[in-house]
Amino acid sequence: MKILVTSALPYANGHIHLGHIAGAYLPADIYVRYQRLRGRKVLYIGGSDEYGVPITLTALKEGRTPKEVIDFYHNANAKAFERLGISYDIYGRTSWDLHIDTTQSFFRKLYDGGYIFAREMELWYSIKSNRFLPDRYVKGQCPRCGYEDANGDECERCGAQYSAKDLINPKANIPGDNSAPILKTSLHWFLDLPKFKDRLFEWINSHTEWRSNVRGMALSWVSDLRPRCITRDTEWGVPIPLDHPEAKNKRIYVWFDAPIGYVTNTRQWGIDRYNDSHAWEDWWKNKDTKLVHFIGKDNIPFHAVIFPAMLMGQDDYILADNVVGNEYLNIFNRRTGKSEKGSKSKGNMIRVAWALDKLGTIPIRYYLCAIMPESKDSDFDWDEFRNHYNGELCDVVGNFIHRTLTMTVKNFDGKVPTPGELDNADIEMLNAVKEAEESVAESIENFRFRQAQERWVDLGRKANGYFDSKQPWATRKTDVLRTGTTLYVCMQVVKALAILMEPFIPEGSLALAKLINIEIRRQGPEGGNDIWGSISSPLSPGSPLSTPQVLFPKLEQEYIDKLAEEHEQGLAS
Ligand code: B3M
Ligand code: ZN
Repeated sequence: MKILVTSALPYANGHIHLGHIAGAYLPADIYVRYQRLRGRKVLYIGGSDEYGVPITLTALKEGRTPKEVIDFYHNANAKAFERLGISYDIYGRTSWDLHIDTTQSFFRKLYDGGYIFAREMELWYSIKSNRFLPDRYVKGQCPRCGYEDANGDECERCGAQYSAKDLINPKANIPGDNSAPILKTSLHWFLDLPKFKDRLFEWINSHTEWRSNVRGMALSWVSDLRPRCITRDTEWGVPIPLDHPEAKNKRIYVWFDAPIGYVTNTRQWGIDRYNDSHAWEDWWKNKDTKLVHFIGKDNIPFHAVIFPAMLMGQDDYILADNVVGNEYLNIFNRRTGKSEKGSKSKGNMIRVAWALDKLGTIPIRYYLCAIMPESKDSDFDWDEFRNHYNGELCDVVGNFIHRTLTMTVKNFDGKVPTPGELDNADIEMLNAVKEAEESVAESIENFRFRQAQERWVDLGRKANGYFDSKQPWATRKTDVLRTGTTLYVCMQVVKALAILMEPFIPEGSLALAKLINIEIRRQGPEGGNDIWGSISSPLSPGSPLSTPQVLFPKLEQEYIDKLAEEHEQGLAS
């Protein structure tokens, strides 16, 4: 079996934020790191989404070319992901030439199969700017709820989706042009989604294990399927591979090419790694591959309905085994005491690079996993941040590791002691290690990352209880053998934690592995050993230990207050 994992490709028109991380990146990274530890063949694909109106509008607003915009944000985001330890096998770009080839071949295959047709439509056109106004280039009043500042294709307030033609009092939304547009006809190409309706229903219905938010949204979309326009009046995008005069000044719609980016990036990965331009097929066209998409909830229809239809139209591609869609991470505003949506204009989102500068990777990854919006929206809250990180990772896990290592190194010559006979409490503690190995794995395989993290923290909690009840600081004066046995058992928990925490806080795992002199090797997409399966195999008596260091220093209240204040002033976005 192979596992092909994707995370949504963020638009290269802005910096990635912690909300994105909690939605589509951290869960995928935990999943992938876990699968690598199992020695399974897993490939993790990511990259930038570089076409479409989001890019050209940003370029207009910032007075730069689209190419300057995507180069800047692609590099910034690739770096932020790397610093946070998001362990892509490749972080690609949809502006690559190779992507034109992949996208056009998808388009042609669908076209030849009779799944794409052309139709004239009436679209808003600005006489002032002498251009059509696709998507967000036009704003107006929502035809359903009357909201004044509604987008061309959907209303942010009531969620209505409509055709731009129905917008009331439309206005161009271009810097320097808010003129009232006129309606003009233009020829466009449509993906004939209703032709896939039966197959989509059957496929989604067969996946009863999907999260209910994803399944529910996918089924409701399929029950109301309409042809979707997949071309735009723009110059920024993949050219339409048709010899038609009307196709020349138009491009393929960004939501058509973006998910194909997963395929392009896999192609490029195969070329980079093996110099093999066919290596990708063994992932995308292999019935033995499990494809898993990680996304935020706004991307569900594209990954659970439209892209699968596009894949069905290619004959030989596999379909997703799961689409893991998270809800939103909102921001808790300390001043108002209310939770609010993260928004660019409010400036209340937290840039990954800013957070890394202030906090480092471990607290960020730990906290975001603790509050991951898996089944409902959750809040980023600075006080909770401190409570989770200090109260759990520092006080429970870090404290247990530190007291065990300090006492062992000091009393047993820097080595894992030789145990005497094990009593019931010892055996129970060792059994808990084995249980954690299995239960954390089960949670991850079921995409329940919060629960998975809670489970290894619980192991630390149990181990602290064991340590307290065995009182090695007291027995060391009276019964060295007993003390050695206790610390031997504790060291097995420490070793287990080093592996258990790797998917969640890899930097912490690495530091701990160094202290106890074990190596947790990162294994490639070709697979390898079941390192996870060795969590409960013992660290031998006599193994050398290094001088203990505090792995998880506490965050002071004043420091958190300072960060919260900077955040409130908009300095974090
Ligand atoms: N760029 C939207 C987003 O960033 C879009 C995702 C593409 S995934 C193929 O949320
Ligand atoms: Zn509305």
